[in-house]
Amino acid sequence: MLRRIICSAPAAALTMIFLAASSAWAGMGHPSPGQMGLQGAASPVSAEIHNFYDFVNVIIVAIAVFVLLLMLYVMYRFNEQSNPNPSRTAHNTLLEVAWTVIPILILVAIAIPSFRLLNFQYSYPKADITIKATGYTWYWAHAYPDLGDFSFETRMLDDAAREELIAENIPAPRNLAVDNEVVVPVNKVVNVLVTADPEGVIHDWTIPSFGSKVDAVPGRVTTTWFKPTVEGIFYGQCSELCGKDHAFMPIGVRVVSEETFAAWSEAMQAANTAGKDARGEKDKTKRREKLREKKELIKKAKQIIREAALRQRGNRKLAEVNAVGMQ
Ligand SMILES: [Cu+2]
Repeated sequence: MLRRIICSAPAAALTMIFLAASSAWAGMGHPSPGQMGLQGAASPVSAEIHNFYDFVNVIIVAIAVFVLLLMLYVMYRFNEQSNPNPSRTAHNTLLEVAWTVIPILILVAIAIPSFRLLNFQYSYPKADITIKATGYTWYWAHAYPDLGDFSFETRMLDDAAREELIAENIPAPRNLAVDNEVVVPVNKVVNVLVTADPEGVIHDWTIPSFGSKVDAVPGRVTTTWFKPTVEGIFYGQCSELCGKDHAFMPIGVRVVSEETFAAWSEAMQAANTAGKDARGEKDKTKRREKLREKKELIKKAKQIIREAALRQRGNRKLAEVNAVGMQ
């Protein structure tokens, strides 16, 4: 019996390692049913987080297996029957030095890559694009300060709106799909300035697949960055308990090709300009015309993203296979 337990320990360890490594098969940009481990990596920081996670998991499993085997051995070898006359030894200098020094070395081995990763997360490479995210009670607003400061609100879609998208063959997961996605170009460094409504509460802007997570604090600006390496939609949820609708303020980041991004941002900027013109316009007819123009441009921008979403649906599986291969 005892032998069988001892033999099954390595099998249990292998299972644990397999479960830890299964993060590689997890969905990218969203949680998947039955998922173990982290969401798929789609940025350099996230890929490093995965490496670190796997490395620490191996150490954890090795220590757990070692302690388990040691305990089983002690129970078997030094029980009353097999060892009727116990030794009276109370100290062993070599052993005591070893069990102090070895854990220190293990902690140092974990600390070095940990600090390296932390440093990488806060390295802030030169940004190609800056986005400002503001947390409100209970939705997000996103602005593009470098591109004429156009902005929009991001709110969770209700079931009826989701059904419409699903009917068009566009995936819209429950509690994650949003009306206005943040759009960014692939393989560009995106800097996100994060803050919250000065009269509101603390939120947290997070996209797990990018390894981006930072508090949105009223009256302060915090920053995170990511460089998306895969096209597609990446979801996150407010990660600071902020109140009644905390669970219903998701974020959706759509990563598209550079051309799609240029077309989308051009339409959004033109819509912004038309909106500003309308505000300054005294003539009612002209104002109405400007507002109609703005509406048309926003519709055009939405259509660009809708088409990109349909294209990405087909690419999705391929992208996930490639990303797993990259790890
Ligand atoms: Cu929140």
